[in-house]
Amino acid sequence: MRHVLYRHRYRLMIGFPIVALIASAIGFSQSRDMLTFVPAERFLEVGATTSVTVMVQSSVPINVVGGSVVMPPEIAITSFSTNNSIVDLWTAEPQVGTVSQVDFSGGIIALGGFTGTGELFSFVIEARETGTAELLLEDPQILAHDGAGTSVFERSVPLTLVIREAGTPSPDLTNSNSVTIADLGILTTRLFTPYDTRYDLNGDGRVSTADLLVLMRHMRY
Ligand SMILES: [Ca+2]
Repeated sequence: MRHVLYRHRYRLMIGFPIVALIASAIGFSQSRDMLTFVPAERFLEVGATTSVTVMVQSSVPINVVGGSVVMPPEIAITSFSTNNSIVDLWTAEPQVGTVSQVDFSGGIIALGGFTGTGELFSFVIEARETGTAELLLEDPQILAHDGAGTSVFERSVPLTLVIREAGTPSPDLTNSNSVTIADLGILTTRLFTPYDTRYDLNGDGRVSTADLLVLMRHMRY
């Protein structure tokens, strides 16, 4: 009995570092050298405004970033900010006036470049039409601070904003920026409690299974 336990312990000791190594390798490959959009809100009503921040994430020192944000017709940009940017020197600074595409490119002149997660720029958008508005990054660039300008870009993640009619409540009941089973659970309990406009997603004056269907249609975003 005793030697069986020892053997088991031995296996655990060998096994753990391998599992940890695999876990960190997976985590690493999912999170390196990318450009992402971070929205303040993803579920908007027509006429509402929200801010979107474009972020870079790098696992090695970088000194050049660039790309084009392709804007869908359902939204309009009202302002830009580069106040919190890690970029020191813009060769193409994002500006209002570019309607459907925003080009940006810039450099980081800090000694040693930039490693980690940082803000490139942010912009305020106004929701103009109902629908799903997808923001894409084209020609994304992340160059290493290695003297050779090696491209280290791996991926970008598009952003889908979901725009609903003005005056209707958001299906994102938990304000988590996604509609999940948690929101469905909250709405289900509201079928049996006194009427509250907050949960009347289709605005028909009652909270019913029709509202559950509206919420479920948003779960894929
Ligand atoms: Ca309803």
